[in-house]
Amino acid sequence: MPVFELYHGEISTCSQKVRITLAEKGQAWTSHHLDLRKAEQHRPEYLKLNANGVVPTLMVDGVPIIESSVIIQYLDELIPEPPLRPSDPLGLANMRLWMKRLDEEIHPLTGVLSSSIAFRFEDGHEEQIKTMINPAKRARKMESFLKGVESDLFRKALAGYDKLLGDMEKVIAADGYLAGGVYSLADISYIAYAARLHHLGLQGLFEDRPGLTKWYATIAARPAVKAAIDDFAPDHSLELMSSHGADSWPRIKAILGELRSEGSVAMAS
Ligand SMILES: N[C@@H](CCC(=O)N[C@@H](CS)C(=O)NCC(=O)O)C(=O)O
Repeated sequence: MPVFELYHGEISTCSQKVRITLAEKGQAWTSHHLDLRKAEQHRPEYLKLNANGVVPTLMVDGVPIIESSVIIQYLDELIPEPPLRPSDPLGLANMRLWMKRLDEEIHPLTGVLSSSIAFRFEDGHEEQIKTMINPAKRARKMESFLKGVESDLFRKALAGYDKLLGDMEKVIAADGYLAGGVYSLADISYIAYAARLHHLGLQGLFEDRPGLTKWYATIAARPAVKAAIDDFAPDHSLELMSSHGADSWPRIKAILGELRSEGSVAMAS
């Protein structure tokens, strides 16, 4: 087996996906932790490994692999047991579709929710923006830091998540898992983001979604998931997210109510 080294962030959702997969596959790895608040991911020596200036990067015998979804598929192909994918082509296609949606749509929304609710109150957040490589991401961060849950961006992120959770509920209530009726890389990917919602005090989004609620409880309790998420989350980050989450929940709940009634009006017309 190759030697694995992981450049990662302790509460980064993309890093959590890779740590879960490594744990599910029973692999040991060497940790290179980057402090994202100190913009360590933007340092020139790290940019040589990952030109996007983001975590995670998995080093395999000294060769970097970037992009969390690519990394976890690589690991599942390299180490076939236990399999973390459906065996039928349709299930596999659905697994990839969920992962694509996460990368393209949901990941940016998650940054908006987290920054608007909690990270805007953290020391040193300005430092991280200055050196950010991706201009669109920098603009989103700036707006979230300045306007918090009152920004238009936040409304859109909340609406996007509410739609996502509704879509997840339909599939999970019928099949138990996101793709092919088995625990897969799709569930591993989404559990990291579902945990973020819980950390931010957004459990209310799971109300009236019993399939999703059960799915979350079952998967979050897996030893590999606990080891990859809970064991790395520092108390001060959890406290930052839960305290600001609790403060803003009444306002968020009101915005959610508005969004849902706008949505149902749009559907009826
Ligand atoms: N598509 C990339 C996204 C990576 C990403 O955005 N990582 C975040 C943490 S989850 C990061 O490093 N943020 C710090 C920054 O953008 O400066 C992946 O899945 O690996």
